[in-house]
Amino acid sequence: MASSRTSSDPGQRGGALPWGLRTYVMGVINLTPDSFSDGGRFDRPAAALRQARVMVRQGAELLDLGGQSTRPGAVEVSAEQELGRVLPALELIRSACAEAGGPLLSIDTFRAPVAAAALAAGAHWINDVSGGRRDPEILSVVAEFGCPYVLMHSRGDSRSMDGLAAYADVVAEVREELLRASEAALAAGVRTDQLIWDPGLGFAKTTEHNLALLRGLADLRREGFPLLVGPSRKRFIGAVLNEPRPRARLWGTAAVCAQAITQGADVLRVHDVAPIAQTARMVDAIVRSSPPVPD
Ligand code: PMM
Repeated sequence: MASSRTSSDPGQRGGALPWGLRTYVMGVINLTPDSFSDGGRFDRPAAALRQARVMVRQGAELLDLGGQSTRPGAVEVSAEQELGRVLPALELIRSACAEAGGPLLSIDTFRAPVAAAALAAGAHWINDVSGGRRDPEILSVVAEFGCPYVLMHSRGDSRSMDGLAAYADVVAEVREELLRASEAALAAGVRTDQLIWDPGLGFAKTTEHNLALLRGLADLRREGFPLLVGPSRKRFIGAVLNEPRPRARLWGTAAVCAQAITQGADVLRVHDVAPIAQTARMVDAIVRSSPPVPD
């Protein structure tokens, strides 16, 4: 499978990526029947593997596998059900894409037992939309495995988050809450260099909060942690564009991704890998002078 990483890259040794050289694209593979934008399309391992191959060919360095929908109002499944969705797809993709340059595999979970089983089965990253709030044991699991950990800002859970979108200064409060969550992670034994921050676009935020956070991303980046952003097809883009169809929000997603790179984003979590990988390469060429452009 095509990838820009080589076997001597740190990515081959435990999932770390060299930050700052380029923007990485994380392709979303929802293994749930009820995701707001692609529910039910990849909930069988063979379909997930096909999608994984397509996304890697299109330029994804990372794939994010999720077995629990986090959209507002989503029903929570048990850890066993979540693992039943995640493990078969993870194992299939891991063995089929194991060659040098295969994608890094991230697991979108807030549950410690799911994270532990997935890491034992070869996952490289844990992506926790609760930043360690929902199941603090996940921090010890991440410390033990020493893997990269996406610590996302959110409040409440999928049922309560919309009612918790109240901030006097959203950028300052998200930064404070991420700092507090990072301190808890470090206290549990996680190393600073394992942490990747995510402002949690759409999680306990109104459209105006999401836009303010995007304007303030550089402030968050100044705290020193690599930044991941996940704007893909989200409601706030639909609100700005008056576009109710999630899959028709690609241009809005690309606009957000381009702006986020200029503000210091390091990883873009998206559904539409090919156009966003192109967007990222183009913006990288301008703002990072990367890769060197031949005449
Ligand atoms: N958004 C969703 C799920 N997981 N993880 C991170 N780190 N950041 C996000 O913004 C994020 C996430 C919800 O979107 P989806 O249902 O399309 O996956």
